[in-house]
Amino acid sequence: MRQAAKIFSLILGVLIISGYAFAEYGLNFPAPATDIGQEIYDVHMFTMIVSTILLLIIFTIIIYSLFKFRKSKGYEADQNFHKSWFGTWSWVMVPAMVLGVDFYIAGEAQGVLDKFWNAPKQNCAREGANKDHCFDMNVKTIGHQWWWEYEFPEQGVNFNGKFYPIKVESRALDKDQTSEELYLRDVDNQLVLPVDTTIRFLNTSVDVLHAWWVPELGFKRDSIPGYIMETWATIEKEGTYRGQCAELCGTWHAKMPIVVKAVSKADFEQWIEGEKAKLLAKLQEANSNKDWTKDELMTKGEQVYNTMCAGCHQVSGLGLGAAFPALKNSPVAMGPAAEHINMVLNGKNTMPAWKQLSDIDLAAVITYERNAWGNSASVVKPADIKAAR
Ligand code: HEC
Ligand SMILES: [Cu+2]
Repeated sequence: MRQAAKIFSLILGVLIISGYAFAEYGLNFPAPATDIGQEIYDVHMFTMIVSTILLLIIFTIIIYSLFKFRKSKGYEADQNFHKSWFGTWSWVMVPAMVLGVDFYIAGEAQGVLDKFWNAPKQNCAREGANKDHCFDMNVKTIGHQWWWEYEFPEQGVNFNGKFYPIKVESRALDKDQTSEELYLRDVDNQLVLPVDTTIRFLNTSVDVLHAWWVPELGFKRDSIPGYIMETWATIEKEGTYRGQCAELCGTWHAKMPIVVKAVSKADFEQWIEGEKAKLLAKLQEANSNKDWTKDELMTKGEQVYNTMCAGCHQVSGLGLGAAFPALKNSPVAMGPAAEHINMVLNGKNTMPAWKQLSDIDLAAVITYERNAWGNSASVVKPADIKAAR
């Protein structure tokens, strides 16, 4: 009896703890926002219903038998059951029926998988495209340790004869930048997407395996460096959908949340126009021969530092443990500009290379590191970066 009480309280304890852990998630998957998501949800519900019915039938028989044929009533095991017609054939019929149900579920699931794997290859805008199975736009999702980059290859601006696509860098917000319940689920820049538009996602990574996963969209597929994995979706409902990286990708895997904001086509156009204007202003600024003052570089540099570098080197410039060195009083940050520039441009060991940043951003962040937190060293100008590239 004491044993039973112990087991009972253990089960109760586990239930209570898991109740807390899952309190905010509700009982089922979130309501899907795409038709493939809906089909996956339907297969899931069908499977759950079948297994619940089987569970009820089996438990009813077991409990009934335990009670009805109990020893205290004097029941003895039936020694002739296997000689009857049912006794001979039931062990073939019952598994065959169960297998039939299994195959049916597998067939349903395979149908959804086929539909999902068969990503549209043709642009709907192209003449002769198969109108039943084409995409309206592409979105590239690029995994980085540890943030997401999005690119809209068809939307962008022409500048000096070159096409620059819209890019969005999306990083997790820290504890004090968001609410308690959205901690690790919120980002600085959301991915804005239009509804009722067939979107082909081109998923890739620049370092290790990641996986761009938003449950409401219904799919999950690894992002593999050097490969492009296609997924696709037509979002049917406006709303904010949250997901996360779903492939273990290192120390800060948990800091790769995804936020998709699905808006109407008109709102999306408006958002894209805003992004184009911002991009154009940035390109123009980078191309002007403006002479940046130290104050201007410091202000811009603080911004760049806090988004790009503080994750490892910390806002305080004090670094983190043995892995990420302090920049306050660092011999590199306080030393000759050329070595400092080389370190940031080309990286070293786990320190990433930052070539992709503009001359202005690099000059600003380096000047900032040389003169923040009580450091004091020479100012670095965009022209110095250009010369060092
Ligand atoms: C992913 C983590 C990470 C990020 C993000 C990062 N760094 Fe580093 N950084 C490192 C590591 C690790 C080192 C040490 C490299 C070594 O010496 O092996 C380092 C070294 C440095 C040093 C030399 C410090 C010294 O005293 O040796 C400078 C300067 C520096 N980083 C600047 C930057 C700048 C500027 C940025 C943002 C644009 C940045 N880092 C972003 C990890 C990072
Ligand atoms: Cu990841």
